Amino acid sequence: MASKKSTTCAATCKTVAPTAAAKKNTLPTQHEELITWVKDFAKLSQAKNVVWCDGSKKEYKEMCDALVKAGVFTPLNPKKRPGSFLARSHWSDVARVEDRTYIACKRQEDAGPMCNWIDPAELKKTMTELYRGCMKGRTLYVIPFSMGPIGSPIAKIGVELTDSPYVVVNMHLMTRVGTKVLKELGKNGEFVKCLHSIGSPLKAGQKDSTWPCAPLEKKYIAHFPETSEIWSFGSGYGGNALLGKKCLALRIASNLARQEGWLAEHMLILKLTSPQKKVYYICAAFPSACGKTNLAMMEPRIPGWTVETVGDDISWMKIGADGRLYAINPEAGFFGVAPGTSMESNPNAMRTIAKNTIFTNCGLTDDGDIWWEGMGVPAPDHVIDWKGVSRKPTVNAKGKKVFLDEKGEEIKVAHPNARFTAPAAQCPVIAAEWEDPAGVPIDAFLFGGRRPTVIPLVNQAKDWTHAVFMGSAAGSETTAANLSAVGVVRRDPMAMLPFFGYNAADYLLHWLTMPLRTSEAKLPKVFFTNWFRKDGKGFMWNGFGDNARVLKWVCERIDGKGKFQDTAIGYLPTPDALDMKGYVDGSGRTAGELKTVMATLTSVDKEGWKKEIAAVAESYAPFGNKIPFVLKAKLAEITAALNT
Ligand code: SAT
Ligand code: MN
Repeated sequence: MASKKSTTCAATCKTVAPTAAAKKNTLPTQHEELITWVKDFAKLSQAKNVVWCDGSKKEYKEMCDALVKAGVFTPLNPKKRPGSFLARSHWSDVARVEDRTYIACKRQEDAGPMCNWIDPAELKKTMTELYRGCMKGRTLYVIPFSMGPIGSPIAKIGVELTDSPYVVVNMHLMTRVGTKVLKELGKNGEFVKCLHSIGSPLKAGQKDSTWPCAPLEKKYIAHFPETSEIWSFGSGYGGNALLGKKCLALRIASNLARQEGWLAEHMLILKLTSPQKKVYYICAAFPSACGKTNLAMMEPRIPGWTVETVGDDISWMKIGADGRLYAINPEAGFFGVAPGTSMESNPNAMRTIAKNTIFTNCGLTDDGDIWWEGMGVPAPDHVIDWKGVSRKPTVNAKGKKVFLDEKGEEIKVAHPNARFTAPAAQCPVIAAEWEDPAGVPIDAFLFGGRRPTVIPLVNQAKDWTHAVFMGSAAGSETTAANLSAVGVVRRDPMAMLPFFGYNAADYLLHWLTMPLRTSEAKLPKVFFTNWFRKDGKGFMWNGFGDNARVLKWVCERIDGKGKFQDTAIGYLPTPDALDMKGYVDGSGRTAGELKTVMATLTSVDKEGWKKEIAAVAESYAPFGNKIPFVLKAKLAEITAALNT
């Protein structure tokens, strides 16, 4: 926004029609700080023009149409997938880039060993040079957005400046966007400044690619917690670019939460109703791509119980007047992993994405629909894969249709981190209160991870310190949601490893202070779950809708009931404590085998746990004395109990 003239996009904007405000040649806000910040960045980035997003349906439609025209979006068959589009990213820009993600605070010690750190002044210098001229030939979009229902005492406002129309339409679905947010912001309201550029300026006459981005070494996903700023450069994908999600709602918000005495967590929020119509609200923290979306909208396989969704990824919680923790879902949509999502694994997600959905890096079928591995429908006889290559399947030795590349190696039609972006309101089991500005009172926290051995199916913490210990000890096999090696166990405390906005040891200390802010009795009961234990036959627990059996036991424990054993590692269910009526083992185990499996899933593997405890102690080591003493004491206490 170098001049007033350049804010009117009509003359110059080729891709997107001007907003109402731009047409009138007026700005939709009188917030001086915001106006100056936009103006300064427009000057630095040398954007061709500036568009203030109004968040309207018209704007969304016009931008989708423009993306179709530009070849970025392929419209899907309106009869099969109305209002939906497929985008293909550049092959190199397919997931969050954790190695290029930084917490830039003044003292390295405040970022801690789990965050990449660069001095903020140095990083700003480097990135300012990257931003200089980075939007040449492109439009700068100003996206005012609210994380959480507008006006909720738990919500926060951000403004993202971006040169990616793909980001704009995704932000429309994932957050509350536009003029109504500016109204809430008023003339002096606080907002989180979020800068984003794909880092690919266009020279005069240069033909644009469908997914411009910068090479890995120029990508930066930077957070400045001391000034609550986010600077992102070089990537257009997911959490790297949709800055309300992991950057604001977790990394920046976790910092604000510590200062202000609340919690910003990587947790789904679900509402569980018993046959007696008693309602329980449960938050669950699992690492990315560990089935949070599946659990959040699960169809329970025990009669009379229902699950409704409040959120599938992030929970912001404040202590209410009654001393309980109240949670809101700061997001407005789902950005879910597509492969593996099927009518079997998550029917409600499949129903949610039946229309008005943006798919990224999925396969495209001849009838204009999408396809991915694990969709539960046979592989099509012809498909365009996520890289845009036409493929026909061959039948392998096991009689399965597979897709091979030019070298004869098996390939995936959809990228393993292919995603769907869909409005949460479309979820058939969205809870009526999902947008309640007051939030919902939380009864239980679940921690968890993908652990093929040792960790039992469910384990209740004996007290709050034990609960924080459990969260600190979480670990999981890695998945395609990040760029690390897939299939190794990495420690992921509270499922926050990629999302800590400050030293994880200070974060654990913050958790430990929660009983000082209310009474421990009012805090949620805490459990550790593991749906992923394996034996020679495969998974030992069906998961999915059968997880309701575990949730039922959790509810019993909340109510002070439920059969349990007091063990060295926590309260475990007795082998017969879970309601197993109608359970059919997915790997075809006999009733006798199932009994043995349940005994294993509800017992303490002492030798395995000794190794587990040693691994947890090792994970504390890089923090030195910063690890709260009570957690080390808990570690020693469990070790002693395992040895008796
Ligand atoms: O790419 S995102 O960070 O938005 C999703 C995820 O990794 O969980
Ligand atoms: Mn997540």
